[in-house]
Amino acid sequence: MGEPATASAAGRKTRVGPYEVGKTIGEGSFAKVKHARDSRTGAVRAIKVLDRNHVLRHKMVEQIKREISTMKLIKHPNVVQLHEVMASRTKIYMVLEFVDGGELFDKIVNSGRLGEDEARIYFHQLINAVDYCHSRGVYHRDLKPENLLLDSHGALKVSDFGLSAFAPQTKEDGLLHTACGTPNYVAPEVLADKGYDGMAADVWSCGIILFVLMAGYLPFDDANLMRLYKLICQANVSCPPWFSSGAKKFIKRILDPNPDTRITIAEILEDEWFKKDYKPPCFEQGEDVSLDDVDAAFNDSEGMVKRETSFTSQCTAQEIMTKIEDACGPLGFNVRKQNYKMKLKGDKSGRKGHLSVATEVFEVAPSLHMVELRKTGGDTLEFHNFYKNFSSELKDIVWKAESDASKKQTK
Ligand code: 3AM
Repeated sequence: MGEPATASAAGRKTRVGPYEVGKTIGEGSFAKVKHARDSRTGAVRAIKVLDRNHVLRHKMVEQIKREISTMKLIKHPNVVQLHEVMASRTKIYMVLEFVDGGELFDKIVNSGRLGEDEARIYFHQLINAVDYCHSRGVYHRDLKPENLLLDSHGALKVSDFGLSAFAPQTKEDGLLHTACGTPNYVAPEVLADKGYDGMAADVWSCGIILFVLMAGYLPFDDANLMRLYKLICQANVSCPPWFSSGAKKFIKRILDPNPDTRITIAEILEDEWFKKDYKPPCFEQGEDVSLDDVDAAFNDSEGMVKRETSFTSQCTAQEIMTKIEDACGPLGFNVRKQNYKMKLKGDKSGRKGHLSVATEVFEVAPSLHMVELRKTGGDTLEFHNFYKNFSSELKDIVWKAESDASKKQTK
């Protein structure tokens, strides 16, 4: 793969492939968004810049790649269009439709809450976008105000569909900390982190958005994260007196803490409050779209000689760590442990000094852990030989090794 980004000389604009990249429009939770112009057509675009190593190393590449591929096929009037994906050695660039009407919520900040008829028009567009992406197997999982943009005609455009896996979500004190700091828009079952259905979780977030549009404030809010979690999980919604009875009933059906009984999109489309002035979306299906760019961006350019690898295991994190420690002694490696990270260092010096390896155990799902191993010093070939011996020591806890997946990616 080439290096499409060229650094600018003084006064000249940076180029990424055929795009002239201009000023930074904003900084989202996991990426910078920059203004760009396609030098072939003059079209104005927005470019989202992501750290490629972070993406390839930390998240489920296959899932992200699949969702991004699907997003390229999606052309919907209420979804920010993804035109092209490019990559350099260190960055992934997502070339997006430029949406120039600002964020929907700025309207509320500037002129206060919306009337029901106006809120309903935006909600129709939001549900159309979400329903369409769900029908293609893409879930948002992180719907919140900053993902709702307006174009110059006032139409709603949802951004970041299929990108939720990029958003850093860390756990401290057993609590999920979402990228925006507070999880006001996140469904209770997502907070409980017990595995959830992306469709029902997106419907919940749409309900919070509708509430905020019409109320001008959040249904569940507390500066203390623990108390906020409780409020969300209890889902005791109290609607302001100016909501009509139809709106109140509708909101309560959406903000049902039980995802199994929560209203579905099919049922939303049949709701009396929702149906007022509803026009089903009309748009063209996309023509032939090439996915070669997505393939190229997500494949590992280091080819056969990789400095990092991973496997998944169904054992507990503690069992995995103990197993790693036990395996290291006979292989001549010292171990230093800190939380779920370990540093392994070879006793003997190799071709490029001592081989050192960093490992980290991540919880992918409650009964599934991913273990990453990264060479931090020494020779890459020695790392491969180490890993061969190491993985045969660990074979009874390895569920799936990365090589199975990477063969598929680089075929
Ligand atoms: O930093 P602010 O909140 O002003 O609206 C988005 C946000 O702006 C904007 O980039 C910032 C970080 O997400 N943004 C995101 N996607 C965009 C797009 N496709 C966009 N602006 C225009 N077109």
